[in-house]
Amino acid sequence: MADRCFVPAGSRSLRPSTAPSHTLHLGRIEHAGRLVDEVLLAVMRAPRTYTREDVVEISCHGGLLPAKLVLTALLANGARLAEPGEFTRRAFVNGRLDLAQAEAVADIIRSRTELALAAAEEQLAGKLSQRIRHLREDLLGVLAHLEAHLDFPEEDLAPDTAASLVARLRDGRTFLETLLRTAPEGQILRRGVRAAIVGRPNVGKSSLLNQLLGRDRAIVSPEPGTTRDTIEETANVRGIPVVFVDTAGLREADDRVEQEGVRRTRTAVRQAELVLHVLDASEPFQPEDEQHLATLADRKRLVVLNKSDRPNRLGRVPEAVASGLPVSCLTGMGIERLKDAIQRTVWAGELRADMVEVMINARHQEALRRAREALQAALDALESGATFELVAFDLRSAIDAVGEVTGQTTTEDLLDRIFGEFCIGK
Ligand SMILES: Nc1nc2c(ncn2[C@@H]2O[C@H](COP(=O)(O)OP(=O)(O)O)[C@@H](O)[C@H]2O)c(=O)[nH]1
Ligand SMILES: [Mg+2]
Repeated sequence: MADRCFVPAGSRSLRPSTAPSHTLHLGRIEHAGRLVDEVLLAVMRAPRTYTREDVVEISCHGGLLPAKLVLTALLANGARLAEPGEFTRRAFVNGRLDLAQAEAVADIIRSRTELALAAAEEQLAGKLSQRIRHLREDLLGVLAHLEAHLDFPEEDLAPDTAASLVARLRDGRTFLETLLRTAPEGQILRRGVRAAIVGRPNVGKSSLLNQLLGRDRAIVSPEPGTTRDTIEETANVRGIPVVFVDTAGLREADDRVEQEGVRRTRTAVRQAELVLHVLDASEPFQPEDEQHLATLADRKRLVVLNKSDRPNRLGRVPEAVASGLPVSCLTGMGIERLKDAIQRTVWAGELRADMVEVMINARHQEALRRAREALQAALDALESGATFELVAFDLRSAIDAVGEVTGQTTTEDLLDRIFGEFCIGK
């Protein structure tokens, strides 16, 4: 296909199909006798390629149209478009990446902060895979012991051997629990957290969104009720992707559009993991504020005292407000401290540094939970003197579940689901 579209520059007419591996060639793509674009064409032969298959990569000029026309030329010469994640799936099927590493490729592409990217790069480098493999091999070792014994049931297991098997299974369980504890933070890094900005009209919610984003995204106006729809934008807060949702404000509205805005505010609050409740500290504390405070009492919440550049006129306030964070969206005062508070609130922070390398995703969590249950069942069976057949059965389920993380045990359905979420061409 490349031979049919690619015309090398210069007199030396080297065809891609005869080019040596890992070489780069200047030339042009032609289609129906016409020049499409000047390109660089890379020839990489199996097995040292992304998919472990022969690969030709064409670099054309940036911009949508050159890429589209080069693609058209290739399609006309017998190529077809790749499915979402097809290249990475081939890399997995051909054994260049395991499943956790393949998922890391998607995480890298989607990452929104440097910390999220760093975690994904560690996963691609195989940090999680290594530990999962060790765990699986340990459990396989215990299983081999038990199975060897199944063949000689007349011999009793030496007491110290039995004790060492129990100890190894317990170590496995402890390690599973350590991995499972990384799941909430793993989720936060991958998906981000949603933080709703709420409060009475005109207290400075839209101003706060703009401050947190570092640019003017929402319209700020002295007129109450300006923000009628919810606006959401992602900001990087100390490495955590936070989706801030600026809301229309909570109040009894007369006008239909504003009523709809208030309804959307309620939905945004329900969906948020964190609520920033903004108060205007230059005004007396109002019954409406008190009511909002009560409504949001059971939520993960930060009280933000805005307009602190002006004299404080809040008056007598409940403890939750007195301990609120003073900020000024006019001068930027207090915004960095607010970011620290957001980080502390959403991030448990108990994570050991080396665990940042192995932050599991929702699929891993589900598989490892099953593994933990099966392992616990195996331990219970072993300690209560059940037959080795029973122990081995539970242990095998645990090993299979652990193997799902790296794809040592897998199904076509699962692969379709994982790679279906990739973008095309990856
Ligand atoms: N002095 C002062 N004015 C502010 C501050 N934050 C917002 N404002 C003003 O308060 C008004 C309402 O702000 P806006 O962000 O639209 O409030 P929203 O209705 O809660 O979204 C605007 O005139 C802002 O300029 C602040 O920290 N200090
Ligand atoms: Mg607003």
